[in-house]
Amino acid sequence: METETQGADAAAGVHVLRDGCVGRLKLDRQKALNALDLPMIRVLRGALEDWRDDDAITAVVIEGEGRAFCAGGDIRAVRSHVLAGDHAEAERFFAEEYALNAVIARYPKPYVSLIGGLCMGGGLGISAHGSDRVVTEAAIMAMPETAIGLAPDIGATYFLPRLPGFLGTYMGLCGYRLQGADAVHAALATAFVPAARLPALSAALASEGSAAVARFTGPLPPYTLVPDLAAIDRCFCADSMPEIVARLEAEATPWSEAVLKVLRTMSPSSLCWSLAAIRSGAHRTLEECLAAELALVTRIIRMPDFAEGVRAMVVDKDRAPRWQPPRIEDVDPRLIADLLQTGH
Ligand code: QUE
Repeated sequence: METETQGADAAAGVHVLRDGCVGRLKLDRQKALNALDLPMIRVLRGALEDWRDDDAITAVVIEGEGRAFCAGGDIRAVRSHVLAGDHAEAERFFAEEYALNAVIARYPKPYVSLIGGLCMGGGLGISAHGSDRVVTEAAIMAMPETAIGLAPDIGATYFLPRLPGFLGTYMGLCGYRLQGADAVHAALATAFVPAARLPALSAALASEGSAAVARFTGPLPPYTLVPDLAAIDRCFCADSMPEIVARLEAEATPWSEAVLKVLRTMSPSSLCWSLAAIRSGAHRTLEECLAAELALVTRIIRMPDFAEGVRAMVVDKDRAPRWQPPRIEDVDPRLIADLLQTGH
């Protein structure tokens, strides 16, 4: 039987329940596609701390109510703080979000994410670091931060460079949306369960714990990215944005033309600092990555492209951001190097 442990938590956009041998976390802020705000982050952290040493809880299950798992962080609120000049509040959001990501990564019990829909940015932060990432054919995983002038964060500078080849660089720069089965092939997800069986798996977890996952997996559909993987590696192994663009232009295929078109819509500055951040993460621990991401994001929110990107993509939704500078070639490499400096 499910029991909601604290009535106030539903108001915070997360249901916290004890259900059989599992602790269940249900994201429920559906009008915002379950995007994480600070109250939700605090409730999730509190529940994980409570269950860590609770012998009756053998695993944690997290899922999203409605069609989305979690569309990201509440970047709209962060922009409001920035526009109001309250950078400290904006930084508090990211600091607490990343602290939660680290708690999940080091959690001593199985942490099972059931992903049957959109999972972007902050949604990956609360799933990708856990032990079990179950996806359906309706799941979409993406890191689209270059579209809003931000950078891959939530520990993505740790996991993106560890995906096969340069797929992580491709995802982090282009915001490529990985479909459920492809996410398993790329090892971002750990199990494929057909959407029709997800509710039954969710119920079975309460009695069987995380061992239930194996009983519900379906045949893994083929990896749709196979035809593009060689070109992804050829183009996205380069260490500067102008070089990546030059390699895509040299490919001159329908795929490379489409990728160039996408890259031209992204913040040029964000592409440059995001590439540098992903490269740096390859040599760091997760905790070092999260600290470097927080230092970078603290600087990025003061740059014009962040407020403008969130305005264009999330607030006004005109999808017509005016980036500064507007072209990749005009981004000053010294400015990027300064932004990536880890302070003393
Ligand atoms: C790129 C992004 C995000 C985005 C759109 C992009 C992102 C994010 C959201 C989002 C979605 C729904 C909400 C909300 C935020 O949209 O990171 O508050 O209700 O969180 O093109 O990186």
